[in-house]
Amino acid sequence: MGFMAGKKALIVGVASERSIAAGIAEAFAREGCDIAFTYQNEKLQSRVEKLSARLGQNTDLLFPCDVTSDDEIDAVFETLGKSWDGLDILVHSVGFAPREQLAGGFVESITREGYAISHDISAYSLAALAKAGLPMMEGQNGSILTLTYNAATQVVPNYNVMGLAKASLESCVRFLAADLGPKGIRVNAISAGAVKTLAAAGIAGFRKMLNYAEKSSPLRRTVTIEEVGNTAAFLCSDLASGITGETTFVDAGSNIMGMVFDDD
Ligand code: NAD
Ligand code: 0WE
Repeated sequence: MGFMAGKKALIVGVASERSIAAGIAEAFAREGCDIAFTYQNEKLQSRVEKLSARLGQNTDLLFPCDVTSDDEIDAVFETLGKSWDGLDILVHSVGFAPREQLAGGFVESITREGYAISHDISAYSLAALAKAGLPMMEGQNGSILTLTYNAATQVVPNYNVMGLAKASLESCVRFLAADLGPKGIRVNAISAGAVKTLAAAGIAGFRKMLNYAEKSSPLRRTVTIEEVGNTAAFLCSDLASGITGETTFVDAGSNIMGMVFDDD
C-alpha cells in the first residue's frame, strides 16, 4: 500500500507528459492517491485525458480551468464536490508571463500589463484556488503545494518579471500557511531546478542554463520531473505532517553555490 492511499488530490498545471505536474501525478498515483485534473483549454484537454487514463485514474474527473477566470475556478470545485466529499491535496503548477517579458534587460522588458498578467496567473491564482477549494479541504490534514524557482530571491538573466511573481508566490505560501494552519491545511512550495518542459521550450538560452546546471550543481546534473514528483508526494502526504510554509529546493543543490568556476 502506498503512503498516499486514501488521499484525494486535484492537480492544476498539466500541459504535457513532460510537465512537472505530470511527474507529480505519476508519483501520487504510484503511492495510491486518487487524482482529479484541470486543463487550461480544449487544446490541452486530450493530453490531460491521456495522462489520467495512463495512471489508472477516473477520466470523468477532468475540468477546464483557466485560472484568470473566477467562474471557471468556482465551477471546478462545484463539479468536483458532486463526486468527492472532500479534497486532501491541491497542487498548483502554473506559471505564465507574456513571452516578450522573458527576454532582454529587466527595465527594458517590463510593462504594467506584463506585470499584471504574470502576477495574476503565476501568483494570485494560488490564493484564488486555495480560497475556492477551502470548503472542500478544511478539517482533514489537507495540503497545498506550488512550484517556484530560485529567481524569486536571486537574479537570473531574462527571468525578469517572473522573478517578482515567484517572490509574490513564495510569500503567498507563507501567508496561506499561517492562515490555513489552524484549519489543518499545510501549504508548501518546491523550488525546482531548470527542467525542459513546454514552459521552457523556446526560451532563448535555455540549453545554456541546463548545461550550466550540469557543470555547476553539487550533483553535476539537472533534476527530473520524477524527482520533483517524489518530493511533492512526500510534502503532500502525512509523512510531512510537521512541515508548512516552507520552500524545499529540488535542484541538485544548485541554490547553495555562491560562486562557480568553470574549470572543474
Ligand atoms: P508546463 O508548461 O508543462 O506547465 C505550465 C502550466 O501552466 C501548463 O499546464 C499551462 O496550461 C498552465 N497555465 C498557464 N497559464 C494558465 C492559465 N491562464 N490558466 C491555467 N493554467 C495555465 O511547464 P512546467 O515547467 O511544468 O511549469 C510548471 C510550474 O513549474 C510553473 O509554475 C513553473 O514556473 C515552475 N517551474 C518550472 C521550472 C522549469 O525549469 N521547467 C523550474 C522551476 C519551477
Ligand atoms: O518558470 C519557468 C518558466 C515560466 C514561463 C515560461 C514561458 C514560456 C512561454 C512563464 N511564461 C512563459 N511564457 C511563454 O510565452 N521556469 C522556471 C523555466 C525558466 O524560464 C526561464 C528561465 C527558466 C529556468 C526564462 C528565462 C530565464 C530562465
